This record gives sequence, structure tokens and C-alpha cells, in this order.
Amino acid sequence: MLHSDSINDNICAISTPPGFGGIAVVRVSGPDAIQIVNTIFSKEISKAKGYSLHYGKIIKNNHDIDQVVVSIFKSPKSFTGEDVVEISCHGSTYIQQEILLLLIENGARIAKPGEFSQKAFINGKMDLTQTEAIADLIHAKSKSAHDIALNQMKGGFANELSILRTKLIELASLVELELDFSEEDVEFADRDQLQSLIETIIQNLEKLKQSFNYGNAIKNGVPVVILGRPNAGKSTLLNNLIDDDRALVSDIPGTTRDTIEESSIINGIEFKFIDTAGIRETKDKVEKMGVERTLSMVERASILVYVYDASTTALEEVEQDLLAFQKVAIPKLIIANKIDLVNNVKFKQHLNISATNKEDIEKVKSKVLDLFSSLAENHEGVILTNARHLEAIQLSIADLSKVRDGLNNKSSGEFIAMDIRQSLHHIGTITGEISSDELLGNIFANFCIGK
Ligand SMILES: Nc1nc2c(ncn2[C@@H]2O[C@H](COP(=O)(O)OP(=O)(O)OP(=O)(O)O)[C@@H](O)[C@H]2O)c(=O)[nH]1
Ligand SMILES: [Mg+2]
Repeated sequence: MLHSDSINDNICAISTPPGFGGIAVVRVSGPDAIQIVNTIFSKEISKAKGYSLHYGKIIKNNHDIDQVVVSIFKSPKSFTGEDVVEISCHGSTYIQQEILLLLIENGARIAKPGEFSQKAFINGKMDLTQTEAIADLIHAKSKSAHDIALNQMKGGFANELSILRTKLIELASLVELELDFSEEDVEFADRDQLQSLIETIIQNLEKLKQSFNYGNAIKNGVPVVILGRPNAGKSTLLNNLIDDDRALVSDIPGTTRDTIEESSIINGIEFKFIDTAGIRETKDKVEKMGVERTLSMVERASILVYVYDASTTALEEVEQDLLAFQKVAIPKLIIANKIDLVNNVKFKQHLNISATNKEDIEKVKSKVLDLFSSLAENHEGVILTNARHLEAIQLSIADLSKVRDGLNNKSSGEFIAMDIRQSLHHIGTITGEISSDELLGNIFANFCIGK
């Protein structure tokens, strides 16, 4: 999948989404990009300056294909680091295809998925975390997901890792220096200092690791699981939270069987509300499966919303239900629903609502936001959102734990240095300082063409 054998190819692709649009952008990158576009363009641009725009026509066999604007980016000041030309044409699929065909006839080839970004990486314009952040930025649906991706694209994560790497390289070199003088039995690296430095680095990595669940929730929508006994009004609550009649509502207990997920953006944060089958002992096979599914959903949740029917449920029953979730260490919101049917309010400690009342729904939203903020407080600074990064960090923590054990057991410097180098290797794979064809192939294959 790696395209490094063809790094000097001129590549082209439609960089805007497929279909019709006001305009579309066809992008060309490579040493001959400007020359190739020059042959199909009505104006002479072979000597054009970088960052210049040119209005003209794309011509095929003396026929006009479209009136376009051509933007020139000269190496190295372009996205890929090569000469890049972007042709902004009208967004008809016919025009886009014709322009692509012309470019191919004149020496370009169709880009593979992620190949523009890969060129940017290979030419040192960005590290891997930054190129991956582009994909996240494009897919970000909410302000918070956008903020994280943007910080990563600006190099926030790479900087944090580079600080850790520098410390580790220093450590490894000191220990390795000792090995050169092994006859003389000297210690350049003070073992206590080493110990505390390793401790700090492990802690920093642990912090990054722990931010993953939160980061992942932001990237894909914060999972909020709504649960409770049958007929409590869970589906009514879901429908009103997302402002759509998505889930069936009826007065028959056991209406919802499968889980229903719907997203809603509140204050720039994407929440994924998950309605579930009411929890009760049941002989019905399908309902039973639903109940099991509900319980497994709890494991995926970032926030739990427990709903009960305040007009029919005793406080003891509520407390009994909550006991089951006591161990689940995530923020919980307890809602006493159908308060319109209750004469004197008994459940002051819970949020009293009528799921059909708009103002009450706003209260629920604001409580959910508060709970989200309590999650956010634990995660300042860089936040992990990428499973590949998580894996590398976990491996690196395992290596450094070996270093720690080695120091405790007074192992030889040789082994200690080896484990430090191994952890450096794993951190290096995150930014791409250490990379293999297989790794790069995997990453860029997940991009779309034109990126
Ligand atoms: N009066 C009143 N009725 C409500 C309220 N919320 C829900 N209901 C009614 O309660 C019944 C059950 O509502 P659902 O939303 O289907 O309850 P559920 O918890 O999803 O039930 P299951 O899917 O069976 O577990 C329906 O008839 C709703 O119209 C409320 O705040 N006040
Ligand atoms: Mg339901």
C-alpha cells in the first residue's frame, strides 16, 4: 500500500466530496504539476509565482470544458511540499471527470487514498499525528472534537511526545555511556534520579492513556445511556432530547427491545443518547435479550441516566435499582419522571421532570452538560483520540515498567538501556520518527482519495 516507490509521480484527484456542488476542487501535486496544468489551461502559467490565482479556461481539443480558477503553490510552500496546483471548477461531475482525464492524458496519475497527506509526511511538512489530525478535523461534527483535532494538527501532541522522547534519549545515552566504561564500574546515571525520571514519564504516559476514553467519546459522540424499569418514560425522554419521534412510545411495559442510538449536539458537544430496553425479570426471549443488551451498554457509557416513573415507583425500589450500578464509576443522573402525575413531590433528591415538558428537557440537557464538564475537568492538556496512539503508549508504558523493575532489581545497564530504547521506539511510531512501510500503508489507506 505504500507509495514511496512513486514519490516523484505527479498525482491528481478530486478533493471535494463526490456529487454536484457550486464548485469542486481538483488537486495536482508533483514536480511537473504546473507544467501539466499549463498544457490544458488557456493561460500561460509555467512561470507563475507561488500563491497566485489565475482565471481562465480548461480546454480539450479546442473545446472549452469549464471556466476555472487555478491556484499555484510552489515547492516547498504547499500542503505536500511539492509544486501543487488546485483547479477550482464548477461542481458538475462531468466537468470534474473531464479535467481528471485531461490531467491523466498529460502525465499525472490518480492519487491513492491519503497520498497527498502521505507526501506531506514524507516531505517533512507534518508528522504522523498531524496528518491523522487532518482526517479527524474533516470528520469532526462538534466544536469539542474540532478543538482536539486542531490542537493535534498544530502539533500539540507531537510536542508533548517530543519532550518525553528527549528525556528518554538522555537517559538511554547516559546508561549506554556507562557500558563503554564497564571495566571501570562507573555510574554516570544517578540511579535515584533515573528512578524518579522514569516514574514521571510513566505518569505522563498514563495520563495520556487515561484521556483516551474521554477523547474517543468526544470524537465519536459522548455515550449517554438511558436506563430504568419498563414504562418509566425512557423512550419519551430520548425522543424529546433529540427532538424527533425516533423510538416507539407506548403504555405497554417492554416496548423498547433493542437499543436505539441517536446523536444530538448540545453546546458544541456531540452526545450519543442510547435508549435501552427496560430492565426487569422477564420470560420473553426477545425482551430478555434486550435487557442483556442494556446491561452491556452500561459498559460503553460515559454518563448514565437512570429514569423512573415517580407515580408508580417507591424510593426503596429506586435505591435497589441503583445499587446494581453503584460500582460503575461514571457520572450518573437520576430522573424522577411523570412528575405531572404526582401530587406531593417525594423525590426531592432527584431531578423531577415530565419527559413531555420542553422546559424540563432543557433541565436534563443542562444536567448532562454539567456531568460532561465534570468528566472534562480530569483531562487538561493533550487528549488522546486515536487507537493507534493508545496502543503505542500502552506498549511504551510496559517497556518503561520493565526499566523501573530493572532499576529496582539493580539489573545491568545493558538491559535497562535496551528497554529504554524499546520504549523510545514505540513512542517514535506515533509521530512517525520510526515508521515502517506497513504502518504507513495502514494509516494512509484509511484516508479518502484527494486528502
Ligand atoms: N403523564 C406522563 N406520561 C408519560 C411521561 N413520560 C412518558 N409517559 C408515558 O409513559 C408511557 C411509557 O413511555 P415510554 O417512553 O414508552 O417508556 P419506556 O421507559 O421507554 O418503556 P419501555 O420501552 O417499555 O421500557 C407512555 O404511554 C408515555 O406516553 C410523563 O412525563 N408524564
Ligand atoms: Mg422504551
